[in-house]
Amino acid sequence: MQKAIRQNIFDNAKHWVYEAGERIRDHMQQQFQIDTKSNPNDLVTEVDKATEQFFAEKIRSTYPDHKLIGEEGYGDRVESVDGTIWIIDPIDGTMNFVHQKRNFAISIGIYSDGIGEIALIYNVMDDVLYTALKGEGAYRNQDKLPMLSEEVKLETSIIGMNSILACENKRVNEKRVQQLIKDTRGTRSYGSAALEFAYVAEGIMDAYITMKLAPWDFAAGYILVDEVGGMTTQATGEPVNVLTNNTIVTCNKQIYQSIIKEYIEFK
Ligand code: 2AM
Ligand code: CA
Ligand code: CA
Ligand code: CA
Repeated sequence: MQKAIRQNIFDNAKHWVYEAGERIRDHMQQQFQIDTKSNPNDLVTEVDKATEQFFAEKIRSTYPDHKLIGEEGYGDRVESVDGTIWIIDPIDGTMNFVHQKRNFAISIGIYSDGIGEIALIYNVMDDVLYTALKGEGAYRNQDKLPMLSEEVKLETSIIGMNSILACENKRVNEKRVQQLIKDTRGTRSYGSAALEFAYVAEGIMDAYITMKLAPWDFAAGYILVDEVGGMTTQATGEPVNVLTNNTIVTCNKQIYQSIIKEYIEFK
C-alpha cells in the first residue's frame, strides 16, 4: 500500500475511533438494550451495533471500494483477502462494557491484499489509543513503544489466558497448561482480546494464549505486536489466517518456542 494513501486512511480511522469512543461514553450514560447471542453469557448491546454501523457508514461513504468485516453483521461477505479490508470489533470486551463499564476497546485492523497495514486499539474509558503502521513501529498515544525485551524468561513472565484453558479442556492437554501456570510468574485475564494484545505489545504482559478468536478480535493486535518484534501464530505454530477463527499465541519471541513446544499439546 502506498504510504500517502495509508496515512490518509490512518488519519480518518483515528478520527473516527475517537468520535466513536465519545459516542460510546455518551451512550453509556443512558439506558441501553442488552441481548444475548449464542448463549446466556454471550452479550451484545445496541451500543455494539450502533458503533459498528457508525464505522460502516463512514467507510462506505469515504472508501466505497474498501471492504468491511465486523462482528455485528454490518460488514460485507468477504471471501478473499484481495483489496483493502477493514476488520472491526466495535466493542471488544462487551461483558466488561456491560458489567464493569470499563476494560473494553474498539479494535480496527486494516489489511491490504492480506498484509496488515494499520492497527488501532482504543481503550475507550482510559482514553488510551494504541496504533501501528506496518514498518513504522507501534505507539501508545504519542509514545513510541520500544521493541520487546530480549531478556524475558518464562519463569519471570506474566501470561494472559482465560481460566477455561486450564480447566478440563477438549482441545489441549490441560495438565500442560496448569504446568505453564506454575512455571511462570503469574497469569492475567482481562476479558478483551484486543487489550491483551496491546498489553503484550506494551511489554507489560509477555504472552497471551487463547483457543478461539475471530478475525475482529486479533486483526489489529496481530499488527501491533508484530511492530514491536513480537510473535503471533496459531497455537499449533501455523500462521494466522485473518479470514477465519484461529487459536492464538502472541508473545515475546524469547518464550515463543517454549510455550508452543513444551506447554501446548493438542489432544
Ligand atoms: P467480544 O467482547 O467482542 O465478544 C473475552 O475473553 C474475549 O473473547 C473478548 O475479546 C471477546 O470479544 C472474545 N469472545 C467472546 N466470545 C467469543 C467467541 N465465541 N469466539 C471468539 N472470541 C470470543
Ligand atoms: Ca461478542
Ligand atoms: Ca471481540
Ligand atoms: Ca465485540
